[in-house]
Amino acid sequence: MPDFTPTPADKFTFGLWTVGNTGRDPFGESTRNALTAPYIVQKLAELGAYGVNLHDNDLVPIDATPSERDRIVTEFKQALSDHGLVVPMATTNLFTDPAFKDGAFTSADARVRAFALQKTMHSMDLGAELGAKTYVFWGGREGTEVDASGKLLDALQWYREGLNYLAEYSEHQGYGYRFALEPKPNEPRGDIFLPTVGSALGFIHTLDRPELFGVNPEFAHETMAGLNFVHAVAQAIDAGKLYHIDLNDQKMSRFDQDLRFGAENLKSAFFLVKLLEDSGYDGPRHFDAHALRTEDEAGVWAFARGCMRTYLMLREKARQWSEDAEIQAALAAYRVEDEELAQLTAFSQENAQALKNRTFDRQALGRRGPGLEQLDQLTVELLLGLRGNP
Ligand code: GLT
Ligand code: MN
Ligand code: MN
Repeated sequence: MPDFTPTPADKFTFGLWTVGNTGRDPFGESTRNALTAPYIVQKLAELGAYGVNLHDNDLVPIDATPSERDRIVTEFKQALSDHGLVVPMATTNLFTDPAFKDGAFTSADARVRAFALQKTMHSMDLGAELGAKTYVFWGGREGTEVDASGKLLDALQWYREGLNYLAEYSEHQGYGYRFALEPKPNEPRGDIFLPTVGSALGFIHTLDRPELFGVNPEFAHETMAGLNFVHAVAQAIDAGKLYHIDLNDQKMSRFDQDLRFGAENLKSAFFLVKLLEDSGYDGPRHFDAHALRTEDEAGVWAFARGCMRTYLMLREKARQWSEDAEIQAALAAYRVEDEELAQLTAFSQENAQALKNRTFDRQALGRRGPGLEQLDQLTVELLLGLRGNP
């Protein structure tokens, strides 16, 4: 039986805000005490994580003085080096403070937009100081409840100008960040701009420096919208734009639950892990989730351990899947190749004419059974431990 204990080589990361989540929700107060950042670093290192990510204000309170900031950052860096953890990704909190209640980069108030740029530049400085190379933009407050504001086209232009500005800043400072836009359909706004992975991919190509921007898809966010997360990630990989990923779980069409990875949709989690591993994605596997509100601190570490362990178990299942002779035979039978047609479907005027004249046995094509029921059942049996090594 393989050992599913994570090591830093697995590149598992957590946000300070994830294991640090105290269980507050819109209807109830915290159920757990806050944990300090150095303590989180120590515990994550003990569990075998690779790194820890943060918003500026997860570490430094928004109203800290410069000397308080320096003391906090020094202590945090000490903890990182004591425990061998890295900070691969940083981001800005542009959603908690009431100044951002109607948007940050997309606020109709030019002063708020400028303040959002200022806060993000300071946060990018902090991330760079900690060694982060990926910078995430989750536009939690970038959206609307009512469209009476009439700002939709302006908001997209303001968003674009803000991102262009910050990309210039990063290049000018020599930070070398790669930026990852994180889509979400709603919550906390009624409608959030750039609601899906596809929307973000489209928007990136309207930016001045599209090569600096990719996406940070989150399992829960596509699932909230009723979309297939694995398909969204495949499209991001296909576009060369999977710059980061937020792993968690979610029941469809509900509030953002941020459940433990694999807690709800095990089969999708399997196909996701398989896709990531097969694609050669070598970035961090970031868990953007938190322990259930019911849990105490022991539950938090059980949650963190569980996220990583499930990923590793699914990775092992993916390996078994690609070595299972019956599954591979079913897969091979599913695909039909045809050399003559491969030539005819390479475009030339002659080939096009030949293809137009070609006869197809339409009825036979329609009669063919591709064997997907059997292939899927074999997958289920493998996941349930009934094939190969359990
Ligand atoms: C917030 C959100 C997440 C984002 C984080 C980055 S903050 O917890 O729900 O999905 O990834 O800003
Ligand atoms: Mn989420
Ligand atoms: Mn997220």
